[in-house]
Amino acid sequence: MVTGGKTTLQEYVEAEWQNKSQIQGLNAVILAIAEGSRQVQQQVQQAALADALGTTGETNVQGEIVQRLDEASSSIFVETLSTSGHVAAIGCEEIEDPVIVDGETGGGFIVLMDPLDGSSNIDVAVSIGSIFGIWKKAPGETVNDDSLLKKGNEQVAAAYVVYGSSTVLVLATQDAVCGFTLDAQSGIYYETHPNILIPDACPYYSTNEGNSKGLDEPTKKAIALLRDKYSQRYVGSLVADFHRNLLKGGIFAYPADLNRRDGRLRLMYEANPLGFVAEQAGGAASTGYERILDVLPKELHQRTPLILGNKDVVESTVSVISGD
Ligand code: P6P
Repeated sequence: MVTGGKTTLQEYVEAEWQNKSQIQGLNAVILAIAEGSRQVQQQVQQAALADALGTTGETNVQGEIVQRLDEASSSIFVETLSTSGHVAAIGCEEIEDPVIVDGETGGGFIVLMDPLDGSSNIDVAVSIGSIFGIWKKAPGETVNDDSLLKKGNEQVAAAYVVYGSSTVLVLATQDAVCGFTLDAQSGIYYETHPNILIPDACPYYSTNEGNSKGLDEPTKKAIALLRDKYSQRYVGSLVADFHRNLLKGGIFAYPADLNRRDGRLRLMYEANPLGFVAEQAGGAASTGYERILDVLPKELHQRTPLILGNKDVVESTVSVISGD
């Protein structure tokens, strides 16, 4: 890969946070995520050959059959984050209870993650991803389970990794959203998408049309308006669908339905991080009734409806769903 002159992720985070004392150490957290994603990318690439596909036969806290890669990815990120020296606690879709990082290795950040989202696509070689929300613990706070239940608007950064035709890490800070592409040979992430902003144009809508019969009437009308105006693109892998909409414009909608009155996706480690990325890129994220980042969390694995992407289209869709 010709990488002459491109900024590396390490150079970016060190320059970005060099003089920001209130978030010292955040660069180490991002680099721990990057290192973990390098290892996950290798596992994903080798899974079919290494017979790591298929299931462990176990079920996770969601009662879903656990794919072997889910477990491996969870362990990899817990290891890189908990040894970074700057993480106080980790919440993870695959782990019922928070992982509290004790002793002096504990640090100032709380990371909530979906270590491998879209795992039902692994067996058919479709893009999957990892999602991370990053909060800072309060000064002097003794971290406990409740410490992880902070609103999305308190995040200091968020990131996701899409393992697709290329492996791209997208990092959102208070200042910008940037994308970094992995050179798998060297293991170095290079900046390839500086200052990402969701395009004003909205060519695509992403929703599972198979759920339409279970929608309430206002939501049915909102989805019908999207169907009339935009082309449908739906991978069934949240990170892949969101990444395309972030770069090319679009809206993702997984609203509540009769079978999923609280929605399907997870507030703390899917909707909050991607909502942070979307807003920092000029977009929006809503439950259909409330800004995602304002939702007061009640428990780590709670679900939420999610309308996410191009700001104008999210707002018009929400106005139809909520009847405002
Ligand atoms: P459905 C994958 O399992 C996932 O959690 C998200 O990545 C994706 O957006 C959603 O579920 C797909 O759900 O009901 O359309 O299969």
